[in-house]
Amino acid sequence: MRNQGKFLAQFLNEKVRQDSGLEADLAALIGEIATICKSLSYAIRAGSLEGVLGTAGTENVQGETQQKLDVFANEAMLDSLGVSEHLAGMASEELTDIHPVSAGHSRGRYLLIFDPLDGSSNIDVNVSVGTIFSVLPAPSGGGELTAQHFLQPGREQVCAGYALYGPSTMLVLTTGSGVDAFTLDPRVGEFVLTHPQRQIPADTREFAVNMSNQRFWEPPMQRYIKECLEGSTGPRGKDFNMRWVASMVAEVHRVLSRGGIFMYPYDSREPGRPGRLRLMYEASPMAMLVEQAGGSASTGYKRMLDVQPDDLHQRVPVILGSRNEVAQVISYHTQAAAEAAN
Ligand code: AFP
Repeated sequence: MRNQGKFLAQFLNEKVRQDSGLEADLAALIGEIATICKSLSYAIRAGSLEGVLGTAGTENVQGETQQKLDVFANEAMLDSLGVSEHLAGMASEELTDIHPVSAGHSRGRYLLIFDPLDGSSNIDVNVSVGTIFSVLPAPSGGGELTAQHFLQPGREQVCAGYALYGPSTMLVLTTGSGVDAFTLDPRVGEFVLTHPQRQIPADTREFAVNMSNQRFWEPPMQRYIKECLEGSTGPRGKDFNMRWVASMVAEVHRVLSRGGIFMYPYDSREPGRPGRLRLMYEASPMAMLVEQAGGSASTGYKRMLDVQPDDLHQRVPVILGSRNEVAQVISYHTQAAAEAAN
């Protein structure tokens, strides 16, 4: 029996009708994004059968080897959303520069920034991957659209979300009034509201970090993880569990589902590179989702949503999840900074 939840379109229409509700333009854009995510879900599920697995033999702007599905997903999003009357332009992990949208009409009201396929190194081993998207207000009036128009702090986002291509395909979304999760019902090809108003527990015993980088971390991170590993015999007085999927969408979904703390901290492997994850299309949209669900997101030294981008592909250290655990990590960074200043 189909879950009695609302279809995405019904949910969005209700929010548009509410007082000071969702802008109709934005609701329509969200519907367009959901449609392309459904299409990607079907392609990803077919995997080898569709010949879309394996590497494309090319590199993206990050210097990372592209998987065939990275290229496929990026082109599918550009093609389908490149004619949206709601967009002025797009930016993607897979594109060096911005992609203006001029579908023969007046400029759309929004900018879309996305990671078309996050976790793509997991594709060939059939582990969950996802699409992350962020929507910012476009500049009003005429004039050429430039990358500078995209460089807005995360607090300016009007929508953030992701599609998770896992055992089930889910769309998780916020427009600033909480976080709602939808499950794709393949029998009807529609997203159905199954997890309204997600809330992240304030405390957790579960941390997610790539431990192989430990020797490269700064002292506050070394201290935090050491105390987690000491468990009930150490200063935290409780045991912890660890997870690492190497797919940010899956990690954040777990945090939104049962709490936890996810970290990709600064490491000294490449001193000029302040972290692995990208601000505009990974950290900022995930930070909006996490904050809207009662959690918090930080670089360790600054609220993620207040970071002012200076480049489309800028990287940042990421610490996000259960607010009391994130506060613990931030306190160690603050103490270390104060000691360094003395
Ligand atoms: P890929 O898209 O290249 O697989 O990177 C995924 C990711 O950006 C993020 O989703 C993961 O949390 C993180 O990288 C995993 O990084 P490590 O491979 O260094 O653990």
